[in-house]
Order: sequence, then structure tokens, then C-alpha cells
Amino acid sequence: MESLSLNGAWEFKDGGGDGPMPAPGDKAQEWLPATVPGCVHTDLMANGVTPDPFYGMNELDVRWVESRQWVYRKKFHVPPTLLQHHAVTLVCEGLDTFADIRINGRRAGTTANMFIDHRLNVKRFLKEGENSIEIYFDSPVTHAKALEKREGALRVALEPHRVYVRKAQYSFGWDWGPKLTTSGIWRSIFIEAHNVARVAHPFFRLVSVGKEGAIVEVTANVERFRQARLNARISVAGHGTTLERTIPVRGTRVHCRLHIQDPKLWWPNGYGDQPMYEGTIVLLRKNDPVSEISVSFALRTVKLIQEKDQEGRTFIISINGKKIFCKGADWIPNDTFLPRVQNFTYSRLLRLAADAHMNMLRVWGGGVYESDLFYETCDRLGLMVWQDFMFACGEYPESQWFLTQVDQEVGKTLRRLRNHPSIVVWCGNNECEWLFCNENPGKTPDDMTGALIFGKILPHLCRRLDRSRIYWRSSPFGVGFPNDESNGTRHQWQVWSYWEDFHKYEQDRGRFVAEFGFQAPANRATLEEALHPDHRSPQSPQMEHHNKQVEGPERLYRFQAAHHRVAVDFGEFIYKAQLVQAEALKRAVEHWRRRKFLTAGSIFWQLNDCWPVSSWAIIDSKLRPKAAYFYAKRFFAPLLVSFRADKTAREVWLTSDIDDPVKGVLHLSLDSFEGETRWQREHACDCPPHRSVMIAGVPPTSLQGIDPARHYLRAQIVVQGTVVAENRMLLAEPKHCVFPKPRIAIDVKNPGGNTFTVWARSATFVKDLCVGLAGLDGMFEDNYFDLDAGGARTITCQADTTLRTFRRSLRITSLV
Ligand code: BMA
Repeated sequence: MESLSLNGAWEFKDGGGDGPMPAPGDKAQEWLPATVPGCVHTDLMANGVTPDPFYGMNELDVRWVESRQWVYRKKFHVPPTLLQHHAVTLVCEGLDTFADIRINGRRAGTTANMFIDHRLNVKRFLKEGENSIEIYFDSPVTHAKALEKREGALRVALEPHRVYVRKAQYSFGWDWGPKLTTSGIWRSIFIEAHNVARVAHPFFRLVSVGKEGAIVEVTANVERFRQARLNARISVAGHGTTLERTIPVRGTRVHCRLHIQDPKLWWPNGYGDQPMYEGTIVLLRKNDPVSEISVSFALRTVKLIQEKDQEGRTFIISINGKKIFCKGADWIPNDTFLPRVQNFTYSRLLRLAADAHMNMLRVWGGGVYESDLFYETCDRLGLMVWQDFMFACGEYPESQWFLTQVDQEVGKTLRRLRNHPSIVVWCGNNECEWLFCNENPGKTPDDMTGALIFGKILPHLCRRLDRSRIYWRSSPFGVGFPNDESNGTRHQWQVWSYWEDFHKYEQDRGRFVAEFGFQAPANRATLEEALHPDHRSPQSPQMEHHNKQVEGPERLYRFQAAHHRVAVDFGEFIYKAQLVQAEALKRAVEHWRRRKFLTAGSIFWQLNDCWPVSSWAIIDSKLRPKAAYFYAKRFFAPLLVSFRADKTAREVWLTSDIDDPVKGVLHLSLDSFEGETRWQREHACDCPPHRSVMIAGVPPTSLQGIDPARHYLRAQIVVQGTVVAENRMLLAEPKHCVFPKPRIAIDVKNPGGNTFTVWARSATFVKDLCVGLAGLDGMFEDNYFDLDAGGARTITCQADTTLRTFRRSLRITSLV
């Protein structure tokens, strides 16, 4: 095999559009330098044609870009050896989206799907020496509108024409993302030359596992370019196994079964290790290798347990026969301009997720099938992936040409991703059936245009090409109304989107909650990079522009007003809004975890962002965690002690995601903010493995005569002298609490390198202590925590600075 990369330096220019080019684009009438992989928006920015659309309200000045056509071109040199091969293929791993490819002036192919790779036979267009390639991109918006006009409008949320394009749906604008519809060569492009044959689409599938070992079925496809007798040498290595087998290739298929003795199973984060095996297939002609491919795979089983019970039907994911309570967040694309996403971004975000005890991420259907690196990292970290197919919030066409595209896209996606053990669910779409049934009372999901795709085509393809994980029709979906509480999966948006406050979560009996969430602004440093200095205030036009939900900014006030004295100062507003988000998610997750396994999943909306914005994300687009991230580290901890409150009584619960029983003592106390303990009780507690139990009650009499504005409840679980879990509960809303003036002693040390320690001790109770660094970035291991009167904590921080600067930059905030 020989290959020739076409990445790197290209040229691009405007290729026309409806009417004349708007003035800012004049420069782009001439050929300008471009970078591949990339997209037109980043190329225009790099050439100074457009400003950064993320800054201020520049987005509005850059909108014209999406209505133009764009042409990309490159000259490249073809060595004689390349053309001596039997097959010469142009491989475009990602073209966004309506592309017309010309080589040396001749049309080599057209494409209309950004989600998949395109392989074109180009031998006949190439010559030895200098060659040229040109790719014309039609305007995705104009093209989509023309399709919609031809085919008829469907019932779709947001921009309705988007459903006619197999392109990331958020690119047309979403309620957390700008409307900057991209075009370009967004993944790698290269030429590949083969002789004789090529092996592709390997699949190492676990068939069964037991005491006698594991049976793995190996399949692959062979693309033949010449008549030849071929053998396939198949090998598996890892964790004490080295296996090798050579079999004849019949037709275009490799197929055999292997037996792995003493197999090591793959487990989700928190449940065990993630052993990965290496599988290799080499095609041999006589004894000469002609093509080779390797993949990582793992051994694990996935089952969905749906059993009748008192509330309806369970929805429990079981891995290797063990029921898992799924904890995690929804994942969206990391940038409006996807080719800019760095490898580091994946490793940082996924590491943060795993460190917060998450075991599942849901790749949401309005984004993209993620990069290989994303899934490899999830495999390694034990992050299960709930993978939506890329359809969201609308009806989808059922015309034959569209179904053909879907069939090809899903086939290619399954073949690319099916070896990843992390992926445990294929899900038809995001919210299509729910929105349809909401808006058309009396109709069923099968009445929706697009039902054919989610009800028939996708499950059929998953069965045919995979069979190693669950297919679920939509998120949310279940028997009866798609967002029913009694069965299936659920999105809880009464809270926040329908203006209800977060207490409402505590009445929700969802069986597997795949979305719920609360907005908060990005961190101050991130917003300062995106807002003009005159606009750094909660209600400035630029600040409100950086919130894409209809009435999003208003909601931030409504919920802040419910819990806090509303802030006017920018920093205080961000701090309090982030605390509201953190508390909301805490209440929801603690509630659903107490219901373990009546509820078996709690996946909040959303982990990450694609630009600087007020959104539901808990980590902003500059990878700075919000308060809710640190709360998540605590509310997702394997051992959770939590308070449940209803109108009359309060209860203390212990929830366990661990294999051993927990036998310990609950220390429960009522303390004043000044440090006076009104009462303290000890209760023996005994929690069986993977269960949730009530361990104590707090009768109303215990709180009689107590000023709720000056006291709080504290619970600690102590096992053999060590505190293994703790939690606190205020008795009044923070806005009504009388917090003492903080008296906090701080000491900072630099034990070595980029590691700093911050020791904090408080004379009185401190709520939501935030250790921040002004003008400096630091990764704190914990933050936004409470300190009891007389209590001290030491937290570490990674920062690239000196002790002096660290000390000078330190800012301490708490609720007052
Ligand atoms: C759900 C999601 C997204 C949306 C989010 C917040 O509807 O599936 O479409 O961004 O809620 O409104």
C-alpha cells in the first residue's frame, strides 16, 4: 500500500451565491491560503476577511458566509510508483457537505454527507507529476432550502430545512450554539493505492463468555482488485493471550471463530478494569502480505433489563451480568468549527468526566459521530457511550434518495465504531418522537414522517452489522407516550425549560433520565475573552447574545431570585448563577440515585460547550469547569449520603455503587453557622452492595425552635474512624440565611513543579467557598465546597506559575 497525504496548504475563494458578494468578503474573490482539514469560517478568519465570530456580536456580521459557494484547490505531485498500483483511491474522511470534486478539471465525484468517508476511484484522472484537485462546496443553507421547497416542509424545531441535509444539525444554530453553518474539508484527505486486495471493516465480536473461555467471531470484508488466491492471518494479543490462525478467504469475506482462554472482561469506570485486546488481520497472497488492518477490541456483554414492576417497567443497563446505575452527561461537539478541536480537548474533557465518577456519556444526535480518538479514550477510561444516530428534534424525510443516504451513513458508521466496547447503546435519534407526539395529541410515533428510519431501517442495520449492544428507538422513548415516566427513557425539561424550579425533580419517577439540566454562564475568564469590556455585565446586549435559548437570560434571573439575593455585579452574578445550576443538578441526581434501580440512569444535559456561552454545560468552551463540575464530583461519588426533605420530615439516605457492604456510623448533627452544635446523633448504618437505603430520620420536633436562617444539618458516614461520605443541608434558602462575615485563614504552598496547595480554615460556617485565580488558569482538584466552623481543607491546584504570582492572584469568594 502506498499513500499520499493531501492535507496541509490549499487555496480557497468565493464561488458565487445569490446576488453580489457582501463587501467584507471582497478579498475572498481572489485565491487565498487555506488549511486542510479546516472550514471556510476559520480560513476566512485566518486571512483577516472576517472577525472572530465568537467575539461580541460578530456572529451576525459573519452570517453571509453560509449563503455562498466556496471553492478549494490544491496542486500535488504524483510519483510514478503510485500509478503502478491496481487501485488508486481518493479518500475524503469528511467533506462538509455538498461537494463536487474535480481532478485535473474532470469531475471525479459528488458527495452530500459530512458524517462519513467518501472513497473515489481516481486512477483514470491522475497523471504522473503535477496534478490538481478542486472541490466546490455548495451553500448548505441555500441547497437545503431548495430541497425543502422541492420535497415539502416537515414539522421541525429550529431551522426546518436542516433535516434535508446530512450535516451536523447544530451547525444551523441551536439553543446553546451560534448559527454559523460551515463548509469545508473537515477531516483528512489522502490518496491510497493498493495492489491485489484491501482488507476492511474488521469486527471482533464476543459471542459468548463463560468458565471455558470466550468465543470471539471475527469478520472482515475484502475488496479485490485482481484475481488471486488469498489467505487471512488473524491474530489476537493482550492480557496473556497470543492467538494466531490462518484461513482461506472465500469471495470477499473473512470469517472465523476464535477461542480465548482466561478472558479478561471490560468494565465501566468504577466497576473494574478496561483490558483491551489487539486484533489484526493480514491478507496473504502465497506468503506475501498484501493488506493489513488492526483494531482494539474488548470483551464485555451488554443487556437491557426491562422487567415489570410496581411503577411500570425497569430500564437497567447490565454489563457482564451486573446492573449498572448510569451516571454521566450529554456530550455535544466541542466547537462550532470542528476541525479546530485538539486531541488535548478530548483527553482533558474525558478525564474530567471520569474523575467526576461518570460512567456514561451520551453523544447527542444533533452533533456528529465523534472522532476515533473520542471512542478510544472512552474505551480506556471506562466511559460507556450512549450513541445517538445523527437526527434531532424533528421529522425526517422518507424519500428514497434520503433513505439511501441514511442506509449508507449508518452502515459506514456501524462498521467504523462497532469494535469500541464503550458504545453500549445505539439510539435512533434525539427527541424526534417526543416532540411529534407533544405537538400532535392523539398521534403515535409511527405516524411521524421518519418513523420508517427509526422504527425499521436503523434497528435492522444494527441487527445485521452489529448485534453486540442495545438499539433504542429515540431518547426519550418508551411504551405509550415517548417521554412517559413509567418506562423507557426520559428527558425532564419541566424544570428550567418550562420554568419550574428544581424542587420539582424530587417528584420525578423517570426510569432512566437521559436529559435534564440547568443553565449557568461560562466562567468569567472565558466571558472576558468574548465580551467587549463595556459589555461585561449580566444584562448587556453582548452577554445576552451569548445565550441562545429563547428567554434564557430571563430564566437565569428567575431561578437566581428563587434562591439567592439577585446579583448586579458581573462576577457575583456568574458565581450565584453557577451555584444555582450546581444545586439543581445535585438535587436531581441525589433524588434519582436514592431511587436506585427504580431509576437506573441519571445523565444530565450537558458536559461541554462549543463556544463561550451561558448554557447547560458544566465545563465551558475554554475547558474551565463551572461550580457544577465540582458538585458532580461529590454527587456522583460511589458512596453518597444525602438528605431527602418533604413537607413534614427529613430523611438521611445512603446510596452505594460499590461491591462491598458498607457498615459504619452516621454522625448527624444540627449546627449553627457560628459553630454551636445544637444536637448530635449517631446511627449505626448498614448498606448492602449496590443499594440505596434510608438510614435515619429527622423528625420535625428535632428542629423546633431553631432559627432556620442560622442553622444547617450535617451528615457524615464514618467507617473505621474515616469519613467516607458527607453532606450538608441548609434549612432555608441561601437568600434568607444569615451567614456570618467570613473569617478564613489561607496558606499557599508550592511543594514542587506546577503543584500548589491551598489550605483554608474558617472560624465560622462557610458556604460554597470558591478559590479562584485572577488572570491565571489553574486546575483545582476541588472547589465550591462548604467549611464547618473550625474546619479546614487543603486542596491542590495545577498552575503554570510561580508561588508569588499564585499568591497575588488568589481570590476567595463565598456566600455572604
Ligand atoms: C434538549 C436537547 C437539546 C437542547 C436541550 C436544551 O431538547 O436534546 O436539543 O439543546 O434540550 O434545551
